[in-house]
Amino acid sequence: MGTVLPATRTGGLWPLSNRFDIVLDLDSPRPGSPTDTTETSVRRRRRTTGAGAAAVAVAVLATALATTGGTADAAEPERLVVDLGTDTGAFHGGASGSLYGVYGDGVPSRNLLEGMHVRTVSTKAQDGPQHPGADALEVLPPFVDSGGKDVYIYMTDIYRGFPYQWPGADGPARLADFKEKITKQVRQVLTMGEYRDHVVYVPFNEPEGNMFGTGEWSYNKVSWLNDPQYYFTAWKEVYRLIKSLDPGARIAGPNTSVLYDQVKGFLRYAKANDVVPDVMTWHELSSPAAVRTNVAKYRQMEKDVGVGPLPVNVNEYGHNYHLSVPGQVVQWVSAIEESKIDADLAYWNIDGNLNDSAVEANKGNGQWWLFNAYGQMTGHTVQVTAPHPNQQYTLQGVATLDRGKRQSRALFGGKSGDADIVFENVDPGLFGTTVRATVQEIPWTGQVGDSAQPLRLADQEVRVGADGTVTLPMTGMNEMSAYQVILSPGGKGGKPAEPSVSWRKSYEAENASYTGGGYSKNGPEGSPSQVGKFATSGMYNVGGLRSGSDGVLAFDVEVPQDGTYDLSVFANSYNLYDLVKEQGPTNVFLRVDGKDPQELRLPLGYKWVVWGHTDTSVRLTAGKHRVTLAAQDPDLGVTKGDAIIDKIDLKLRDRRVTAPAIYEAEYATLSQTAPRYGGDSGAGAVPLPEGATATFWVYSPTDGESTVSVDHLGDGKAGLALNGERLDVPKAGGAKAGTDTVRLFLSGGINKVTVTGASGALLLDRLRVTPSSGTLVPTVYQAENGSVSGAAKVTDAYSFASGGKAVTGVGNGKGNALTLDVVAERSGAHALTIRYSNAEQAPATHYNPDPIARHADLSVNGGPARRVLFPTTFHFNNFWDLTVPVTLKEGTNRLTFTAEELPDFDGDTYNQYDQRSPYAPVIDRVAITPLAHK
Ligand SMILES: [Ca+2]
Ligand SMILES: [Ca+2]
Ligand SMILES: [Ca+2]
Repeated sequence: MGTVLPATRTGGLWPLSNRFDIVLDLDSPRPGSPTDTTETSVRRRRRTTGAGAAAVAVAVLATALATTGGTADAAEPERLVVDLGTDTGAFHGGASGSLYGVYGDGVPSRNLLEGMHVRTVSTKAQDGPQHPGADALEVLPPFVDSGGKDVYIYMTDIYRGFPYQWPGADGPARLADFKEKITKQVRQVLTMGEYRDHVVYVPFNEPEGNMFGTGEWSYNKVSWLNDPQYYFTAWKEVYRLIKSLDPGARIAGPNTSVLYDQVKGFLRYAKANDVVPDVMTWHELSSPAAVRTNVAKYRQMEKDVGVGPLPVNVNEYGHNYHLSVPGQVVQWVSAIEESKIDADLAYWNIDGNLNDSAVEANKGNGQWWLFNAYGQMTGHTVQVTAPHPNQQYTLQGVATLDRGKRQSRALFGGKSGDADIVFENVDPGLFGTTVRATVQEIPWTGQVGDSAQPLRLADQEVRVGADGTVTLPMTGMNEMSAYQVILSPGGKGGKPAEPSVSWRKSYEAENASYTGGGYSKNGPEGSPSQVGKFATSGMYNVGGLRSGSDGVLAFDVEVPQDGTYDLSVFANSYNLYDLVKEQGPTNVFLRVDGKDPQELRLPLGYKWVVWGHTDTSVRLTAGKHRVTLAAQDPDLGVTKGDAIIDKIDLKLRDRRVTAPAIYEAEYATLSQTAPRYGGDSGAGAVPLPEGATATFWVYSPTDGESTVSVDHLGDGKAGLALNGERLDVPKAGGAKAGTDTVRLFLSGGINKVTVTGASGALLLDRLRVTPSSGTLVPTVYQAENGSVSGAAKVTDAYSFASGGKAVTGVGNGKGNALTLDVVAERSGAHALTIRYSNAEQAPATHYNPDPIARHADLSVNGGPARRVLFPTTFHFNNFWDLTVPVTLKEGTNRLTFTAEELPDFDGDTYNQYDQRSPYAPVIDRVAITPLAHK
């Protein structure tokens, strides 16, 4: 939201240079309907080898190229040149902003916020009726506590509808109403203590499209772009009003949907009347190229007018085709970082998921990991020359050099196939004559598909060429992936680590054969000319597997060796589609060569063509096999629902893949220390004197036990913390090199592990993490075996609830409660894992679906209740796990779940649009697990 509708956007307001063919997917394609299966549209070069195909051979050679920028032979690969000798300014990190990406404390989790390094978030005025959640003053504390810088309050979003439905008989009456509401908003901000320093007021949003446009809900049907007097006066009055109430206020504007030429007039007026915004804002839904061009254009306007330079926040960027796709978003990130501005990912879908970065409450997709890597860049950016500078849908990148850390990082992507990544002017004083290069891939995992940590493609020692260059030939790149190279001093480090990937291949559903009824080949989906549609592998997908169908989708695969293979089915069902509403997740049946049937439940999405993945494993012998997905199985049953399939990924699960994940300390986020190069593993190790920290973002596929090995080189001791809580385990380290092993309960998705120096200066080498079992054993309690009171009741309405039963009706007052008695073997910190479902949704006024995060007020042993938010699971029969830490006493502990609707900020009034739920989610079961054991 926060965007004029596409009809307006293409309706003549756009300058020609910004005109872009936007096709918004308002009418979701129905998989059952016949679709155009011809491929007459402009079809872009697709990757030729499947998703990074077999052996992503990233051969790394120390090649000293004779020239840079000479006439390249046509057969030579493209080159992305990172010039470490040309400093382009301090790393800014502004691209990781979000419009409406935070619902409230816990949705997404603080881990996701902090680990994504979200710098700015734009969100609705407290208690505004635009969308559920995302209330500015509820977002502010968890956001700032998670390292966020600024919360931009969309003051207009105190109104319903888009355009904003501000009441009043005429323009002046409407503005008077708005001023009243602004006054109330500022007074509320003033109660927020030091958090108020992190507030930026945005009094108008896309004023040309609504309040000061020409429509029904405009001030006087006069567009300010033609006659600015009404808007400019309103700006001046509102600006002065805010500053009179809060003299320290920062105010942002004009927040137009594009950088109009008329913005120059706005600046002139603002300067003349002493109402210049503290932050300049506009939207770039166009292209990364437009970001660079328009920031430059704006800087020239400033010079012409004689203001600034002001901080800039492009507080809406990207389209559905780009979002969630690391290879696309890295192109935007490169342009935004180069422009040294802040920018917020656009909000086209649901709120609270960091603009299609967050999965469930605490998992990240590929886009999340891209921002995790971006946010860990430090030092200064250096000049990157792309093979096609400032041209979208080509290889683009961003790079840094941290001289104190003696490390360079480059993030790049956007192209399939081969390219050379060339580092020039590699300073021998910093790096020596040999560098250690670690190359990682951050793949696309769908909008709602969880992603593990980046894949390690290569880890190599490379001689620096006589001319100071290091060339890394990348082969078999996937245009949907982003890639990272980390360069450190080499020559003295440990043995290079093996890649963490083995043989892998993707098979597009649109290339698979189909028998039976109901087939449709759907697409083209998102593409450069259809950026409003969702990204899809190969641009097409297949429908047909649904209730009543006899369809079989057959993939002919060929694998190199006998073994276990991980199989990911990229699929989607629209949660509100009639056939899907009946059961929730659509079930389909997998067989290999007609044998070994498995039932798979496919992921749900908030719209059609929103991809997740369902993962399983299969045993395959070397050679050819037929993998089938069917809507019927003679042994297992029939499909209920309706799903579309994008592709399957097949990956050999060998020693490389099952080895513990490696998190090198020298690549971690460091405070009060710097790496020391040379060591047992990777490029080096990190000394941790007292108080110094190394922070790792550690992945776990599920909520459960992992074995964390702390490899160190001695010289001190350090304490461990998990997700900000100090762990009750002995300190790691000692006088001599060694490994300390601790079992930790990790939350599914992202975990923050902090190692803090305690005594001496422990030389921390790395963490190794692998899922394990048997030490931290969960005790499971079915909710239906607890005691319920009032309207809370046990239900068997949800077939996918464990034990076939769950508890519903908790909430709408403390009298309707669920109570569970759980037993802890010892006192201390435990993980409470709640299996729940929630599909409450509020009526929406425009294209954003408005799912509601329900909450539970959880009390342990009668203590004060803690409010836990539960994001939508898209269907009440779709259950997810959510873990919260609790402190238990030895023996029996009583957990009480209640819920009641929270009033507005004033404590008296309530939301009038059913946007705050009085209910807890459906609770299936809980599990209690000790948090740590050493
Ligand atoms: Ca496909
Ligand atoms: Ca190391
Ligand atoms: Ca149950």
